[in-house]
Amino acid sequence: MNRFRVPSSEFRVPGPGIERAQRPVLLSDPKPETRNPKHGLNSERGMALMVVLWILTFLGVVCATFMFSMRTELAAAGNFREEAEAYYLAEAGVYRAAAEIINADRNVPPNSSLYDSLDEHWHFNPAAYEGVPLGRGSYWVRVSDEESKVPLNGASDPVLRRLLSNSGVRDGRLVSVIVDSIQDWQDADNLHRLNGAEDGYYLSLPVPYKAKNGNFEAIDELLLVKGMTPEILYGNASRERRGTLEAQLPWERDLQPGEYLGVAPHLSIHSVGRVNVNTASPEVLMALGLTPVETKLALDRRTEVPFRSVGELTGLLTSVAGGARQGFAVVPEGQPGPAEAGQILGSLNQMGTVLSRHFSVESVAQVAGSRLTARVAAILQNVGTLGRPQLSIRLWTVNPRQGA
Ligand SMILES: [Ca+2]
Repeated sequence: MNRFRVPSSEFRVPGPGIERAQRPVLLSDPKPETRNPKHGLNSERGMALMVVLWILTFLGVVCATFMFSMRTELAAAGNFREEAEAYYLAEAGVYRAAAEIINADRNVPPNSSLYDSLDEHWHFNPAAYEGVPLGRGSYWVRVSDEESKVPLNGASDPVLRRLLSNSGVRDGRLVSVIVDSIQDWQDADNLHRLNGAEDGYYLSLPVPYKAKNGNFEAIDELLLVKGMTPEILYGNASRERRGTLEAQLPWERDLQPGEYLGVAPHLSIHSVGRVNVNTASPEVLMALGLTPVETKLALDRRTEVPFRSVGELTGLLTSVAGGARQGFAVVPEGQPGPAEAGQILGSLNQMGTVLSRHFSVESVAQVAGSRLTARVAAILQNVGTLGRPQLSIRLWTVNPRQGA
């Protein structure tokens, strides 16, 4: 048995040493470790470089954040400065208007009757009001008198009815509801008129409130009154359409059903309760009861020579009473139309005036090169005696709602 024994060394399966020698060297194989005396030093330098890079990155981020924050701060400070400048420019515009209002009354020739009209410098004054340069910017001012509007507190039913129906409220019942409710809102009692509303109605609303039983303090307050809607109060015509309609006289407009021009621009809560027939809009003259023919007559006459007294207007109306009294059919059937001549003349004598005591001033200003604008709206009251004007500020609003 031992003879045929093959020496184990001859038939030995190749061991790992041989396999290693025959296998091709792969790129992925780890490099044989070499002993470099400088190896330890390089590793330390690499670490230091990494630390420095991280510190630099951190510092870069801190600097960028700081720069961004500074830029924001600078922009905010610049905006604040421009806003302040624009505000004081707008304020200057209001005081310029105040000076014009005072000068208009102060420079009246002696022994002449006093009146306020639209051709006077307090109202029409492009040199003083349109893009007036001052400091680093300029301002624009618009002045209107509150006596050119219907006094909301104390307005009679017919005046309110005519104003509403001419502004596009065609439904006679809705006109009655709004007018009765306006009067109920103001009167002290809690007894509602035929179409009006008092606490009983307002407390039944989803968001209940009580009738005011006092004077209106803002035109917006009308939105709380039964029947009134934002469309009827402010109008719902588009800007272009509004421009077209406002360029026409009230009786020339073809208001579509459901189209309103808004009554808010023709109502005031600051006036003395009288209407200046020299400055009243055609809408307001018609609300006072003038027919379209009479309104046109009054507008033409005051463009040539302003009325020096209400008597001049009533005299003019009396001279054309008769045929002109019939006017045009501007209000649909069943709507409040012109009243009798005697009633209108009586109402004009009671409500009319040729003087304005309250002025609403709106001033907009902008610093040159800035996109910021500042707006100031003010109500100025002339508390002086005739010929000796003295203004006091009744209301001062900074950046009021547009169109308010
Ligand atoms: Ca009441």
